[in-house]
Amino acid sequence: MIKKLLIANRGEIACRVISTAKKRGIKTVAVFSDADRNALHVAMADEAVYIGEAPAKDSYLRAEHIIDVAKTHGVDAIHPGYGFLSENAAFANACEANHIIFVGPPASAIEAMGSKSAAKHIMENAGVPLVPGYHGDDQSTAILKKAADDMGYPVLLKAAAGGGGKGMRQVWNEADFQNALDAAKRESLSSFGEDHMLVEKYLTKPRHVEIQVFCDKHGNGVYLFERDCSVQRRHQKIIEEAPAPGMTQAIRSQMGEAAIKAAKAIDYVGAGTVEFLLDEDGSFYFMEMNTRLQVEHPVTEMITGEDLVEWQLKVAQGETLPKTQDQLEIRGHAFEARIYAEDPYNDFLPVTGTLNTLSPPQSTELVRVDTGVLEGDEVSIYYDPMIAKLIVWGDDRELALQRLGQALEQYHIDGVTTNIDFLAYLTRFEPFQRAELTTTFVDKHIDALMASKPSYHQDDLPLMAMLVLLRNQAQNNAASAPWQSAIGWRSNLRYSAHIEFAIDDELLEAECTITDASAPLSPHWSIKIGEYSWLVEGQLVGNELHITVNDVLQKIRFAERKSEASERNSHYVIFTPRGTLAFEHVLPDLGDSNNVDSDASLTAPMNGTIVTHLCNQGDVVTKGTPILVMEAMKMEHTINAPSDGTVAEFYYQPGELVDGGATLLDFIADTENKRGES
Ligand code: MV4
Repeated sequence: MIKKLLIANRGEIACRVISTAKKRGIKTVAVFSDADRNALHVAMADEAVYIGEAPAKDSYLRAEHIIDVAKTHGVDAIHPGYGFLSENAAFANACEANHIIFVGPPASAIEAMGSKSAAKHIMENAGVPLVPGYHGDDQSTAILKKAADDMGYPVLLKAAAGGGGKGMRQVWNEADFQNALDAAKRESLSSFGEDHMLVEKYLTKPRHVEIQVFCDKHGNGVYLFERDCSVQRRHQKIIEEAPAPGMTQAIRSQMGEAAIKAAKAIDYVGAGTVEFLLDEDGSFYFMEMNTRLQVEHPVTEMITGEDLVEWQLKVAQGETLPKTQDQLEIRGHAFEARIYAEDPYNDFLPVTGTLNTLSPPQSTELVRVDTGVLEGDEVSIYYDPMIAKLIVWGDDRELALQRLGQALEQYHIDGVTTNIDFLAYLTRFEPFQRAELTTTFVDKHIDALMASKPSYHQDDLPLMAMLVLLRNQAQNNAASAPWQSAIGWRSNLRYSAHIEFAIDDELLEAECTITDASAPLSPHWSIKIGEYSWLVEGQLVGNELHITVNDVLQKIRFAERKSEASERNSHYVIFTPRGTLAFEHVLPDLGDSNNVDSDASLTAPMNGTIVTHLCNQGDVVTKGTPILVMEAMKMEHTINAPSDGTVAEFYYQPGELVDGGATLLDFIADTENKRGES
């Protein structure tokens, strides 16, 4: 029996595994890097061992060191979580060689699925359906191109070693083949160190439906039904659900049987996921098998009522599967939304920062929050920017979706930009409500989705004004200098104030007058902004604004953002039912202006490497012309001309490293020239 478990991971998955271990009375050993000394997974474990510096390669990926730690701490099993060492066959072997149970499949199964082309051969032989295509060893361009030409376009080029869409290119016609092949190979080489390619018929409207499988060491295998993970953006899943909408019993059991066949073909043991593309006509094709527990396993847990980590631990210590296929059934519907530190409205780029406010919705039987961070933690550059997973259950899809929207509304985070408001919008987005899911969902609807970028609503205005009034009052009371604040109190009108706010680039002015000062702790105000006016009364209660606007009571959580010491203006964020709204209280002008416009230079969106220049110094280009390609987080990003203009100078050469925020080139916009001339 497993008595002591080391969790070779961090964040929410480490916390998730520790919870189940505790439930079973298993002692837990966490490992941590410099960045995680105060992390939640460390606090939750019985013991915690320092394993190195923040970069994963110096800590969480130090396989031998982690095994040494396991040995010195008397551990009998290691759970690798997902990512890091979870699909590392050498690590699985090393565990076995040291008589430590690896809570995962045999190394041979990991290896078998490690290469896409090898995996396809195995599945083909086992009779698992594959997308028509070429997965041969002869990698000459002529052979690859002939395969594409014979198959007919569109085709999809895939890196054999690939995953996450890296090294993948669609080719729509013969003329584009060579460029696409070069790009796919380049990306594969940089991500995986090799550039073996597959060529497949490109399905234009497939869904990503995956089957959760489980096998024990006694030859038993079951499937725990499917998850639909079609809603993705650049192969980052956004929302997953189970069961897949519109799935018939017939397809479900065919797909389930095919998944078991796939697992048996590689003598699988433990939790695995077989990914399929499901085409419009109900045909489905094996894509790949993930030989680990996946991020989205909770939706399966919610609809089956099973604890998959518990199943993993039982299987790892040689027990038979807790249930047979007949004993498993689907109950209701579950969604998982991944909450990321990222800016959906800036190309979904990851962001870093401090979680100054972190307030999840109340956890219940129906609402589950899997997270590994606490208020005050950093989202650093070192690890995945996922903050939490929000999982909800409902009797049916509609109820579950409504509950997801509600829980997202109650999830309050400030300090880093998150995708929460974007996710909340998705729950209200009709094509999503109608479950029109395909892998192109986000791209197809990108314009409508980007238009959801939250701005303020007129109902937000009195909330903002009142918050500023009350915050100032509180500060002034504390400083015992009533009404002497930097706010724009009119010198001769004691009971009125003029407040300016900035939201994004818009400046708003509020005229606020006390209409009834008889209750001094809670005066009634008339607030006028432009053509709107409201009668308002409110108090600050902890981090909430309790406010009555025209007789309607609301409790609005707020946070005051830390701003630069040199800044005079205060920055606030309020969490309304409509979303998160940041604004600035602009203090009366002291005569200085630092509105210096940026020159049209272009900056690196994040740390990365310059791949290539796409034009020469001195080139005159039009708006949108691709100028250079940089690679960051193993993905290529093209930097385009922001306007018509001239590429005056490149500051970095191909191969050079650049920091996020660094200016990449000197770009002279045409308007500047004109200004110079006039
Ligand atoms: C495909 C496909 C269409 N046709 N293969 C993307 C990740 C990789 N593991 C497989 N992927 C795809 N393979 C053929 N022949 C479309 C995708 C695809 C996709 C698949 C699953 C989830 C999201 C996706 C987003 C874009 C493309």
